[in-house]
Amino acid sequence: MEVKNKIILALDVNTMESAMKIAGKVSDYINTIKIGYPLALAEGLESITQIKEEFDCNVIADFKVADIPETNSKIADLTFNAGADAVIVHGFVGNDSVEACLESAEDHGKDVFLLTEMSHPGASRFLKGVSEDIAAMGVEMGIKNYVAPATKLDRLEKIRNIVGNDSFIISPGVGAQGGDAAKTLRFADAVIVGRSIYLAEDPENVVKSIIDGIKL
Ligand code: FNU
Repeated sequence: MEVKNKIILALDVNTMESAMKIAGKVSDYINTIKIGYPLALAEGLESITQIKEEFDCNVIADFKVADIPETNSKIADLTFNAGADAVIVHGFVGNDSVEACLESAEDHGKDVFLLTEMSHPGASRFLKGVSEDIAAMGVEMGIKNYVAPATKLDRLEKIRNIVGNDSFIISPGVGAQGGDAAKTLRFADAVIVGRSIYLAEDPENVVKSIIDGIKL
């Protein structure tokens, strides 16, 4: 996926009106938007379709799909049919569940991002212990797109080493969760930024300063 300025906007707002407003303010600098449960549950899968139509951008659906293979297939099909270019899938559920999403992605000509380890402190208790194995499973399955945390650079580096330089890693946790964009991009290909952009008085200015910080 070609991510302009290496920044993915996490659009975790509750109304289409505010989603459109914020995306509009930064659309000169950002071509990839991540839509997760907040907007999709509030406004429906239609939110994916509308954002894509309005901004002609990449849309990553952050549904952290984590069910049995048959249900994962249905979730992935619905997500891709709504227009998403990629869906984020949990790896801890195992290869058959992930494979179901990969098959759906292939049928639709879309992508899967495999979530390895998460950025919040609580993820250390369970996910940290298995995340390297999840990344290794992804490599065995031929997956090229991964999610790994900006808040734990040592973990991000480990996951990069496992998935290799030809894989594409997107990394959440920059800004509000404490991660730094430039440091994260030493190991990741793009950063995911939500609150520091959509809660800012001047989202465009925040995006510009992240871009400047990355260039330093
Ligand atoms: P912000 N997100 C995350 N950590 O934060 N998908 C993960 O490990 C992960 C995610 C998402 O903190 C989170 O749901 F796998 O406001 C939110 O949409 O910048 C975004 O990344 C971070 O938002």
